[in-house]
Amino acid sequence: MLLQILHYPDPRLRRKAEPVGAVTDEIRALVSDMAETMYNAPGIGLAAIQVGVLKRVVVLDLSEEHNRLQVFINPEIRESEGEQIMEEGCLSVPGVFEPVTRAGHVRVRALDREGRPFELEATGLLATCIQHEIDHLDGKVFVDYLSRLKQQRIRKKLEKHQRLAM
Ligand code: GNR
Ligand code: NI
Repeated sequence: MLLQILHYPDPRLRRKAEPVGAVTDEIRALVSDMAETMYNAPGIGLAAIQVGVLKRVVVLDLSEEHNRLQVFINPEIRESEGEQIMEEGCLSVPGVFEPVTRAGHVRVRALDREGRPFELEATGLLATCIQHEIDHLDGKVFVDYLSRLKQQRIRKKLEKHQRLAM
């Protein structure tokens, strides 16, 4: 089932998502709907809060073929190192792409679809995406790292689009 993606500056993107207690069939159904919504957009990542669900659930797929789904439930950054600058976009901030500085190397711990814990080391785009998604779970959006002037321009542009879409 396709889910509706909230757009900045929707205040619902500012809430903090709650940890998942147990990885149930209900959570697996959410993961499946989130993956479908991400592929349809198309995007390379999606956090549950972007579809209005306040749970710490993230899906990612950096493959061209859309056949490498990665699921992170209750993800936590255990270690981060170095710096990298990457051009970021966000399905909740359509049409905006700006460089953001983040850690270049992270070690992440999370639960998979079966509720089993795993750890992963990431660099490059995967490291950026994981940090971008965990930010969403904490009510943060990548535009928070941009200048106030850029934030204001982006907010005005997207508010105008939303008025025209009504
Ligand atoms: O589709 C997405 N592309 C992207 C590109 C660079 C850095 C981060 C991302 S994540 C984004 C999907 C999204 O909004 N996830 O929250
Ligand atoms: Ni995003």
